[in-house]
Amino acid sequence: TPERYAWFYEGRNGWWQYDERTNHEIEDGYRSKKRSFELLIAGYVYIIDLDNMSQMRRSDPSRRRRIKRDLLTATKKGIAGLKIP
Ligand code: V3L
Repeated sequence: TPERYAWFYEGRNGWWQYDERTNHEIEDGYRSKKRSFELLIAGYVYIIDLDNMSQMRRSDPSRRRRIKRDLLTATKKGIAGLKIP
């Protein structure tokens, strides 16, 4: 069955969908009820905190963004920084 939900991180004025690999890693963590875990995103280690629904760079926690799990069809800016034309 096709996935109906996806993971998003916050941008300046909207939400970006995570790339497919990262989306699967977060969904796996979510389904196994992990509270937080680390992921490599574009060369940096980020902490995904599902208790607080945020991501932050491990080496600089001030780089914090909200995240959400929403319908795949939710309004988004694009995927992982790639704008939807
Ligand atoms: N996936 C891909 N790139 C990311 C992610 C992620 N989960 N998290 C951060 N970056 P920070 P607007 C974003 C990128 O949080 O115009 C968007 O993807 C992040 O990219 O300080 O503000 C856009 O490409 C940023 O370039 O660690 O909505 C860009 O911002 C960089 O890592 C602009 O989006 C530092 O983010």
